[in-house]
Amino acid sequence: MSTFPSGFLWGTATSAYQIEGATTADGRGMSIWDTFADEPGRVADGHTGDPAADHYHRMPADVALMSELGLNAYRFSLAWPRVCPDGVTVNPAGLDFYDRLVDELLTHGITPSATLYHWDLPQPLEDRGGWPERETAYRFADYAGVVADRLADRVPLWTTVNEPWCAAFLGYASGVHAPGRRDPGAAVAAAHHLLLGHGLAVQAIRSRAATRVGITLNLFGVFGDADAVRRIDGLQNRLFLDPLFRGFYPADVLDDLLPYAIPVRDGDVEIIGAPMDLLGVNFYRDHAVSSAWDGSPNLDWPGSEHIGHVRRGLPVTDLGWEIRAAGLTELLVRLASEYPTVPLYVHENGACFADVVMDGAVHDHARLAYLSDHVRAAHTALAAGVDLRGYFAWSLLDNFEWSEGYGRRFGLVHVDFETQRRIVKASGEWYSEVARGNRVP
Ligand code: IFM
Repeated sequence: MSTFPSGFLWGTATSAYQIEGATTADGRGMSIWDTFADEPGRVADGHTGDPAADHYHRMPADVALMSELGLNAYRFSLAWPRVCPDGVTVNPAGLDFYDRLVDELLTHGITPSATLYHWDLPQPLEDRGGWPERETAYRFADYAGVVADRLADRVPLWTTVNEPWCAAFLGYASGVHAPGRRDPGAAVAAAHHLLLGHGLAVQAIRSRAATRVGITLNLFGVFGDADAVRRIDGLQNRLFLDPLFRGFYPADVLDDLLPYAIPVRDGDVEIIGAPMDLLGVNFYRDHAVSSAWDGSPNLDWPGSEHIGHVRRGLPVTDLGWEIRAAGLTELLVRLASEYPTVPLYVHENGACFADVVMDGAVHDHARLAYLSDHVRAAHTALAAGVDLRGYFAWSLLDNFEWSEGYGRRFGLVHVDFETQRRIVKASGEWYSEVARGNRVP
């Protein structure tokens, strides 16, 4: 029996575009994901993020469900185009939704953890160049200030940007995510401006409230031949960790990125590297890489020519992602030993498997086993001395899995997207027991 420290947060994580739906309600503006998903061929099943799980209209019931499950925390994101439809001008009705959500959570004794950017850039800002433009970082900080003015008195935990690697490289290099651009130089600039936006948003939030703020990165263990490991670890992990925690971009990564240069200006690394209160870690899998690299940068999908092998004998999820829970322990231990100590939170961890509803129940044993192994792996990291403060399963609800559409399910709660009926899966019941007992049975 593994018991967790008292006060440990047990939550689920979601993101606005993936669950809210209601994309035209109450003055919400267009995001890059509305535009992208509307284009034929961008999303596997041809759907958009509306209605998703219709959470915008069902929020009180969804919060009540979290409470019934005994969860004591919830990580959600705000839709920037709901709060500022043109990216700049405040829409009070949009902000009101998150105000109500926060109050609803607090009423149920659930700690809110707010993420400001989970990939839904207002379309008007993309029309002005998007994240490759420096200006977007400043508009993001303004938006952070608007949200903090309204919510920072009640939200104790803040994430500026979720998974900047995806926003930059999937959005602007491989183009498999919105805005669907295929321009490696733009992706490198976007990565820097997402980090700059993070740093400026930290300042904006801190100037308004004494609250805890950080960033959430998708990080990977990387295995294979030494140079491939160095390069892929550089592009996926150190490109973000080093400026955030060491105050510089790693020299070998700058070399690997050539001919594309990071558009750093004087003072940027100080803004990006200012101390944070927490780091959110999103972990799903490791990367197995090979050394068949010819030395030329391939930013179409950074390192794609090296990635994709599943190590022999390892099981995979329905997305083909290998499953090895020890990877989570190793990652957390690495972060705690190689980077300055800030409290860590597992901000996302979960598994995609097809579900079958049988007699009103979903027996998702593969997902349950994945979660059980990873929660134990998180405990092993704690036992090794890692300052881990919480675990957020991805995700509360089945949702819009970006370019995969609705067919790929990660939820602890099954959603019938036609009727919007919710069914707590076996994994959700199991997680509820863990959260209530603060231990893994
Ligand atoms: O659904 C996504 C989420 O939006 C970001 N992290 C990975 C999840 C699963 O792909």
